[in-house]
Amino acid sequence: MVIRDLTLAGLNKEQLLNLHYTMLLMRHFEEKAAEGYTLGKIGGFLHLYTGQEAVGSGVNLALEPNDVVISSYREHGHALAKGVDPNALMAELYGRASGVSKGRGGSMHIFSKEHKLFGGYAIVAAQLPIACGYALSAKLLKENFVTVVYFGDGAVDEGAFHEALNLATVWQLPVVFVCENNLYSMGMAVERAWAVSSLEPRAKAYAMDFEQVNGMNALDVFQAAQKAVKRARETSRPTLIEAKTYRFRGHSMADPTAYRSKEEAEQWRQTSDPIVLFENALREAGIANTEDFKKNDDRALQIAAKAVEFADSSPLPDLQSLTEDIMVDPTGAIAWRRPR
Ligand SMILES: Cc1ncc(C[n+]2csc(CCOP(=O)(O)OP(=O)(O)O)c2C)c(N)n1
Ligand SMILES: [Mg+2]
Repeated sequence: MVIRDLTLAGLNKEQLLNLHYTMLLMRHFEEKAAEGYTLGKIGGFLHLYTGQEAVGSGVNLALEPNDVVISSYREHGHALAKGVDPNALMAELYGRASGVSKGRGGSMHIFSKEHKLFGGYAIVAAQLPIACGYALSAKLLKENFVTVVYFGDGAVDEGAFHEALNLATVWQLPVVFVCENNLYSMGMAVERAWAVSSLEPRAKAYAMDFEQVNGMNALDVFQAAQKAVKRARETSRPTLIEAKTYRFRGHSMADPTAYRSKEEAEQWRQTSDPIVLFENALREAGIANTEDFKKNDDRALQIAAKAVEFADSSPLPDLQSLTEDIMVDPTGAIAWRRPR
């Protein structure tokens, strides 16, 4: 009997099924978060990652635990891929004391020092120059970590994007810029906002390596990220990746999506769901079957449901803690008084 170890993109069955699970965890987590928002359990804004799962999970598979990830307000998926505990993540969305940021950050400001997931930024493009700072620190301190920064197509139109790309090349920084081009910046279609249809000319303008990938194909994303991460780690050079994707839901839960047709969104869901595409690829390659997929689906759903239970049964932050963690006070010069 010939025993073959089937692989795809150099990944074995276990790794491929882990990738599948990560995407499903993102999907179920976000759907549970949507429910929590609708029930009024989650306040503020809530931007879901549904539809874009192949990007965060594919990129993350190319990373080492010590690598830095920094992102926008659409960062729950990136946090889950980086290993942040779904319970603590959901509790943060619920504003509970057991949240990753003790309930003070909420959906847009997820942060975990332990996992080197350094935000969650609500200001469009703010995370790009900060990523350059992390990458510069790696270079100066001779630490071998790579910094990955995720941002949307809308961030490209901010000055900070251009400043960051320029500095990354001038200083030869080990950073990977991942633009998740989901075709919209709130209600602004990218074709109405960009003078060009690809990010390649922008990369060229800053003498940077560039790759455009199908952001609905987790393996294409993984392979592009693998090359970029290797380039950063071994030669300290930056890369710009443009992942073409689509968000299945509105910009945030408060968005009625009047700027695009229902048919358009339905078409993407029907033909380009990254999880379905990945399952088809694994099935066609004879690597995994419906039973394997169901096991992952059940497990991801259970973890997401447990996260809701955990969040919902966790206490709100204590009023007495209101003035804690507001400022770093290394000298002890600032005397904070607790509210009476
Ligand atoms: C500097 C700044 N300008 C405007 C906003 C308001 N705003 C919030 S999200 C957003 C759209 C950004 O779209 P994109 O970068 O494509 O990311 P996506 O939401 O599609 O993931 C805008 C304009 C903001 N938060 N910060
Ligand atoms: Mg966008």
